[in-house]
Amino acid sequence: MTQFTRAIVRPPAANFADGLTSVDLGKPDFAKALEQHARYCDALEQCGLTLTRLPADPQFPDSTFVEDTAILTPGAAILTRPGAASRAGEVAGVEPTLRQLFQRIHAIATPGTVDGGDICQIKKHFIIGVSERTNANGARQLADLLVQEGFTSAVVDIRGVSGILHLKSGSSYLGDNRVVLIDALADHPAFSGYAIVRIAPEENYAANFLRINDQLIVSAGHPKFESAVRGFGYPVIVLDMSEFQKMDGALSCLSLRF
Ligand code: CIR
Repeated sequence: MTQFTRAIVRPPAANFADGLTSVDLGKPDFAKALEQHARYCDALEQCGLTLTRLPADPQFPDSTFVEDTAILTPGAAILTRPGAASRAGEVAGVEPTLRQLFQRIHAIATPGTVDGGDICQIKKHFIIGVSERTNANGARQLADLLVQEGFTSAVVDIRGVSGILHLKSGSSYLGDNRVVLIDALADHPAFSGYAIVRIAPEENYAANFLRINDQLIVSAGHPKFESAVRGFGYPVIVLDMSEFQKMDGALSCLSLRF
């Protein structure tokens, strides 16, 4: 399992509610979102990570979802080209920090688009989701860059899967060869070599969680999933993510881990 020592985070800006969303869960409460973000940062620190805290950026209401701006490997950062026009400028805001922290910087070039949320790492292998945000050209560029960095990859087309924005809205690597998947992805051949842990449909949002070294961070309100992973013996931190869920965001979206 990849050992992480650091993460980059950015709190939501006051206009967070103006960001993109496809769900109808109401308007997020800004004070509550800030509080949930602070608890999220506490949890990452509790897992042993040193945080680089970027300032809130009201130029981009979705900029708290830093995961979408880069793919990180131990030696290199790959800058993405987010698929939503309103988010394209977010990468420039993260790039100087990544240049300080990484020896090698690569970038997805036009006409490719990639959102970090579409990239699910499983050991030395990456599953790349082609979605409304990540296009086939971006997926190909990313696969080539990952080969240069010593990683393999496979593509999963999620454009026909309803209810998920990104691949990682419906899949995450748990560790120990176990992959957690929503039903719609459970039979995809890209995941055939792993032990599949299926999410109960009413708990689909829980498919996005974080494995940070020996700990799991899961979203509150998903008792079946929580008890399944506790049953596997993982220590679990539970976080309320309600305000981020209203903006189509989940646990992994709020940080870049490396
Ligand atoms: C968006 O639609 O782009 C944001 N409101 C949510 C992005 C979530 N990011 C992620 O899953 N990595």
